[in-house]
Amino acid sequence: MSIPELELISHHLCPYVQRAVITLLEKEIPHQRTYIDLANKPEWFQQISPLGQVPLLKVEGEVLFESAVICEYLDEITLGSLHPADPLIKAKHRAWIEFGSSILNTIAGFYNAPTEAVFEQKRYELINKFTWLDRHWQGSPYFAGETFSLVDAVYGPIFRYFDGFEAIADFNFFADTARIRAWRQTLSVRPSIQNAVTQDYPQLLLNFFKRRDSYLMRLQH
Ligand SMILES: N[C@@H](CCC(=O)N[C@@H](CS)C(=O)NCC(=O)O)C(=O)O
Repeated sequence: MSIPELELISHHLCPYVQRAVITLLEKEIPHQRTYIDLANKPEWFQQISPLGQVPLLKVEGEVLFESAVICEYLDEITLGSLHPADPLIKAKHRAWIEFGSSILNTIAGFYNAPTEAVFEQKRYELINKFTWLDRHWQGSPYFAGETFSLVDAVYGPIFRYFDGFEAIADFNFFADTARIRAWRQTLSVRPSIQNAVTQDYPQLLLNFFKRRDSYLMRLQH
């Protein structure tokens, strides 16, 4: 299969960008990465991004947006697949990928929560979502069993946030979800997941949290 020239328009902290990077690394796809400042979006970016969001994948003059679409495209232009072949199982994988996006929205609500009440509500929502996931667990060590799939590429960046939260305080998110704890550990040592961010990611994330007048930051000593 011949791979077209690819450029991923990225941001250093974006978990949706990380999904695409993990897919590129898993499938060993040559590409170029361009990082932009989302607080000061370049004019050229605004001209090509329908939602003003990263990631974008430039494919020889064409532009793809939406991380799930980008990951599936990257998967399809290379040999082997990070999606199951069975249509029903594949549909379920796509659903848990969507669920991952909803977890990311709750995570944003958690680190932006202005008051203890909102913070606790978001913490509870996150625990509840991971309990759902734990109950629908497919296999070990990865989501689908022995092989890494696009669902894993989505949850690696999700779990990375919790390393940042735990550097601030212990919130016991995974106390009752042992399978999710084990999955988190498995994903944390996967090279594609480790290499989907730059080495300064923990500091960049902390700086990002610090720019917020949030309850989370008031817990930091
Ligand atoms: N549904 C999109 C979400 C992408 C997204 O939310 N990107 C954020 C950064 S993590 C963004 O570009 N935000 C800039 C903005 O909304 O102005 C996807 O899956 O690609």
